[in-house]
Amino acid sequence: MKVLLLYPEFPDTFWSLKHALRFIRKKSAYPPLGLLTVAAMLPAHWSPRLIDLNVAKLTEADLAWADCAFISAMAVQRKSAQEVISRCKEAGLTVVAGGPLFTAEHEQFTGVDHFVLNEAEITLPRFLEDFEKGCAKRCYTTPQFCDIQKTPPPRWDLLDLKQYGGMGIQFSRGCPFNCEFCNVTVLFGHRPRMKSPEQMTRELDDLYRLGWRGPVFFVDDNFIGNKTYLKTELLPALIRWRQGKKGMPFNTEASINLADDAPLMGMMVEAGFDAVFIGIETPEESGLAECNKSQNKNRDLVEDVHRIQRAGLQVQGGFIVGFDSDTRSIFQRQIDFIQKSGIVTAMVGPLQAPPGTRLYERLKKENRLKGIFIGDNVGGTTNIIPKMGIEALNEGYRKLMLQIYSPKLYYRRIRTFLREYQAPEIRVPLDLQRFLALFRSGIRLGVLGGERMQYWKTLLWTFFRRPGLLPLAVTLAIYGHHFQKICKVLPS
Ligand code: B12
Repeated sequence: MKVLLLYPEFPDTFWSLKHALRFIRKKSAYPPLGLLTVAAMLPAHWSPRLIDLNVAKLTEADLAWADCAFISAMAVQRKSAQEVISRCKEAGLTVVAGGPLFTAEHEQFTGVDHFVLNEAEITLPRFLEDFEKGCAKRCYTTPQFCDIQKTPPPRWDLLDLKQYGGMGIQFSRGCPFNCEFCNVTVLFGHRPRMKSPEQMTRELDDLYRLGWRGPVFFVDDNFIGNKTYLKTELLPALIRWRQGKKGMPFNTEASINLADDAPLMGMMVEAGFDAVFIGIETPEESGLAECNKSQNKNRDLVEDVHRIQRAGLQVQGGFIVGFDSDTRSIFQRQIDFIQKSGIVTAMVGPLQAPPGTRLYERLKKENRLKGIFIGDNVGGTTNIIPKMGIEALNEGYRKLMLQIYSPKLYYRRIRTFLREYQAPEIRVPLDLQRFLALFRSGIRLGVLGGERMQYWKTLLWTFFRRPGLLPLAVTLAIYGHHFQKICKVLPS
């Protein structure tokens, strides 16, 4: 059986990082880990070929080669996913779809022969058995969650590694918290399920052996969901693994209570983590109470962020505006918070209700859903009717984004962050493209760019105050260039 594993194209979004990746001549931020994992579960006599449409074209020759197509997607890839499905159908392929978009909204899609939803570890074997017998059903689902200690290592060998800015690797699934707007617990449950340290070091070894030295993103919903296991099992193994290795800095996602645990942060840094994404959401206690983000309540969030930065972890943050309790003052409150905390990469979005979440169900009952869930939470659109009124939300949101990504505020944030940050030792070896990116940024941002004054001011400041952080300052400047481009196309 010849199978195409297809990953639809991302539009130009905040997280596509397309305008930044050009500086290092990469085409996409991360590969599709779900499909690489599914590939590892296919029968040995099947021949899989991966085509990530973000780095390569799907040609007629590819379609003619294949017997069937396996498609994975997030909501943000919806348009490209539908196009890919239609092309495969026209070429006479059997189309199989799975992953977060289809698990949440499969009934929206035409042209798919078989939906294999939820975790493939459970549903794929059932589908494969029926398929080989010629009696496959239209839809496979399960309310259960799998044992990820049995998940096979992803098929990295199917990738052209050079095309990507980073690699993803997964340690755990699930999150102990219960935020109203988040669909992670619906998709992956409350109880964090962890891989063994041996599984993790085996996956890292595979990547290292293939020559990967760039960043590795632990794509966990909450990396610190089980702190005891981390401290006693995983992190000691990662610290040992790292000895004698070059590059491969790690980053991940965690909850804010990471700030309470200095030994844990210390171990993470020693293991090679240098950045962490945290859902801050809002500095307003009323908004946090409303969305049940209890872990963020009654804290000095700015001080928490600084503590994490001082431990050696860059903090990237997620923020939301448009909670029912938000008034028009929220936009300025968010700007002030983001500036004070020195969160350079601040993902701010209007509140959205992903299908399957408790928020979606509540707003459906209140008749406050409108349009489809686009899935790009920094695109300036929403599928909810906010209490403050959609015009006020849109206008406030747009102004907020234009402000925080204006060169003046953005570069000021870089300096605030670099002042706090205690950089860990691990460095990505400076390959030719990263070296050239320094020059490209000098010309694109320092000569041609509207931000040139701020660019040189910040580089000079870093050179004199934190010279070791100069490459990081340039990297953040390049990210800023991407974010400014995204802000320019926000709907007005
Ligand atoms: C890593 C990640 C990213 C990365 C890169 C992803 C990439 N290149 O593929 C980055 C940071 C770029 C990213 C960005 C975004 N992400 Co994201 N991301 C994740 C995260 C944390 C992990 C995904 C992953 O690799 N998992 C590991 C693999 C092994 O699991 P998996 O993909 O789910 O695959 C399993 C099953 O789903 C299934 N499966 C998957 N595909 C297929 C296909 C077939 C045929 C079959 C049979 C089975 C199958 O089998 C696999 C094994 O069980 C998830 C949360 C999560 N826990 O999954 C969110 C998640 C996928 N992201 C989400 C969102 C919303 C976004 C953003 C829109 C957020 C934003 N702020 O704008 C952006 C959009 C991307 C863009 N470019 O615009 C949502 C998607 C919701 C939805 N319904 O679509 C998720 C679920 C998080 C959430 N809380 O809602 N993301």
